[in-house]
Amino acid sequence: MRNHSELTLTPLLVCGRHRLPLDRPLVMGVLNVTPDSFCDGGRYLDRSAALDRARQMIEEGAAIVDVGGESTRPGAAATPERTELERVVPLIAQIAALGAPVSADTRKPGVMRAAIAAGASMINDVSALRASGALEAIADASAPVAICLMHMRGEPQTMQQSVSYNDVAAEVTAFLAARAAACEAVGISRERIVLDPGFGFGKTVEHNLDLLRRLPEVVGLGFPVLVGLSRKSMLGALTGRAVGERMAGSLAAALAAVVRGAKIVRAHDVRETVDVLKVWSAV
Ligand code: HH2
Repeated sequence: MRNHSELTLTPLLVCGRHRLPLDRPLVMGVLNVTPDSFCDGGRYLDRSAALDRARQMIEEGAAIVDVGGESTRPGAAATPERTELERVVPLIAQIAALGAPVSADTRKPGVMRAAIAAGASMINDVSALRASGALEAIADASAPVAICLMHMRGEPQTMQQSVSYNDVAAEVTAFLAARAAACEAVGISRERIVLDPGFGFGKTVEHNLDLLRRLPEVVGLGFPVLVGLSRKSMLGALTGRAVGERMAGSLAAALAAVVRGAKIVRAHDVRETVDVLKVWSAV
């Protein structure tokens, strides 16, 4: 039997009860409810401030709101599961009740299960479901949640210490292909899978640039590709700007990625990113 996306010709991402069209690039809005995230840490710890920001991002055109309760910036310490659950689960339920697709940015199977039960439509895992029990948390889910599989070398605490690759783009592409195959092997269908090369996760500026140039190799695996470049330190290295002054660099990086086939852009500056992609899509 042919699936819906083949019948309509518009490629779709199955995202829980949502179907996201992928004929033009989408924006995933970042919402971190942490004290220590590198860009918005501490700003949305208050639940009502977080919910207001989610509402605003949806109004500005975010297709997905990505809620994170643990910083994965280089050097970040791990967050206990109970703390992460308290930060994200009630908020996910409130955002899902607005009718928008919500993603949970987590590496922990227990948080994945609780987030899905609270209404998350997507799980965004920077460790690509490598934690014990993570594949099962998605495969056993009662709803067909989408899963973003990201490449990361090492762990956040140490990932920027002595990174080396023979061929970063080839190694990242092979890793992502293997993780997608592991998902399909436990019954997670292709229409639910998103791949992300993981900019800044165990990579130098040169690695990131090489990966971005060769993004079509990841795109060539046939899954929608998500990129997270927003406000990251490579933009600081290229422009000399502090985190708060990297919006222009972030927009240029988003465009460089969609030109090479990225379908979802993870961004802090939703309104501006949506505008840039609207203009690019119209052309
Ligand atoms: N980057 C961050 C967090 N999650 N998920 C995906 N799929 N891709 C990314 O590039 C990515 C991600 C880091 O950014 P942020 O959430 O703003 O910061 P922190 O990890 O400090 O909370």
